[in-house]
Amino acid sequence: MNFKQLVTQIKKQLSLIAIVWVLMPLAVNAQTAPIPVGPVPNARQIEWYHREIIAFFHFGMNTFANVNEGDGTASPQLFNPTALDCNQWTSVLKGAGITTAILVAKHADGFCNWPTAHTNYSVKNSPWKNGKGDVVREFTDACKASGIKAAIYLGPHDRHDSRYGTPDYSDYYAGQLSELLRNYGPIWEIWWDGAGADQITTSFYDRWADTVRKLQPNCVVFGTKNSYRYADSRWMGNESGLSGDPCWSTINPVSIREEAAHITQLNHGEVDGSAYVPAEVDVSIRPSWFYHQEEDAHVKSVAGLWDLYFNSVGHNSVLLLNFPPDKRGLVSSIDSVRAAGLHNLINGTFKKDLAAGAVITSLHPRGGVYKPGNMVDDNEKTYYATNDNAATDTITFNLGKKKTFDVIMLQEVIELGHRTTGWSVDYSSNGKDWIPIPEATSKQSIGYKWLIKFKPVTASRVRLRVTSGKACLAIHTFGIYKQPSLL
Ligand code: IPT
Repeated sequence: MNFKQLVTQIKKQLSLIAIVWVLMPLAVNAQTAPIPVGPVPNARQIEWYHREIIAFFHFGMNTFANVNEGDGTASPQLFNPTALDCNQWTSVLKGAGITTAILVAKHADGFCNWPTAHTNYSVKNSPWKNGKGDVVREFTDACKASGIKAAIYLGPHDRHDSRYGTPDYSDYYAGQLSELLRNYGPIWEIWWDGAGADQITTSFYDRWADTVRKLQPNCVVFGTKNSYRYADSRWMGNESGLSGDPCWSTINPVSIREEAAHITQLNHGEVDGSAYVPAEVDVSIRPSWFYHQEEDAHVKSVAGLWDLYFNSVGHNSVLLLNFPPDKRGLVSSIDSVRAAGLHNLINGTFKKDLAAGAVITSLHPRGGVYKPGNMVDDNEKTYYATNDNAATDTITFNLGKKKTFDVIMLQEVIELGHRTTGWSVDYSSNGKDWIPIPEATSKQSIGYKWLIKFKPVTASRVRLRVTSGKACLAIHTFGIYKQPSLL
């Protein structure tokens, strides 16, 4: 090697060192993402969580027979809505900010709301539109026109059809599923009610799930009892809208299958459950699932719906809220006003995170892009994480000035599994003396969303203490809010 070659060689080495010198800090800063822990959601479940509220429409023979559980003997002659207008239903949902809706196509009385080829017990033998009507068509068309995702309840239990429980019933139901999933565009969810359906064994569901997956691969499955293997979402154990505290998205499949013995597990989930099957909270805005005029005076109040929202969406679950159309085929204006009231409260409360702009300090930041500020940046994609060795943390939000709030929101990164298992929030006005918020003390699960409301407090600092966890934290949102007056 001559002198010139030596110089070139040294220059090369130097520039290599320079490159490493420049890139090194960047590499250190570009921290890797936390590794998922335990079961995690599939793509359908992630989409399902983001819906937050789904509407349920119980409308069928029971509406006209004025019962909730018809025995399957009511004459098709009874079915005759005078002013059915599914666009009115979807306008109610627009006013309520609800973007997904499930129609009962066939309840346990067996009457079919669409002109199915597989039974005569349907709208085609009713006087409505001279037997030419199709509620499923009108519903799915109205949903399409208003950008609402349409979904179907097809009751596994059937009190009318003599094939019920036999292998022929498997064909019957599969044929109906095919009609519904082939002919009405995208069907977002299929609802497999466990009520009365104990004779429907796992082999029925094996076949029907196959039909669903072939015809509508993205369709969410609400499953209970023997459909447990296919459940994307689970029943949460009551019809009163009360999801457990804690409420884990994880559960052991046996708890879904053997429902009667596991109501508590359905309600709370199981922290170390082997499957990811979050809770869908089915509840009616009225006492009954179907419309009865005498219940007009008992529609849930806006305050009642606000509580319901906190006990479902605010308990890491999705709210499935039933609006039963009346004999005209319209949703009552009482129900629609109440639902719009809930929407206004949700919008009014969450429009502004009072922790936005806070100076945030934490004990165990991961560094890199996982900044504490991500918890208050209103960005779907960013989140705060601790370093891999820290499953606990204390995160202090210095609000800069005194602020009054009465609602807290927490969100984890669900794609990374349930991580936090213990947390509390307290507040301070001097940064030394911390006052606990009793409603937000010794909490356990977070998941997609956890909400807490309490009497207003005024503070210049708020602190989130994660006291136990399965792995390093991955917190998407920390928010404090002031709800507007209920009046
Ligand atoms: C209950 C079923 O047992 C359960 O599997 C689920 O389908 C649920 O209904 C839906 O609300 S039965 C009901 C009378 C509590």
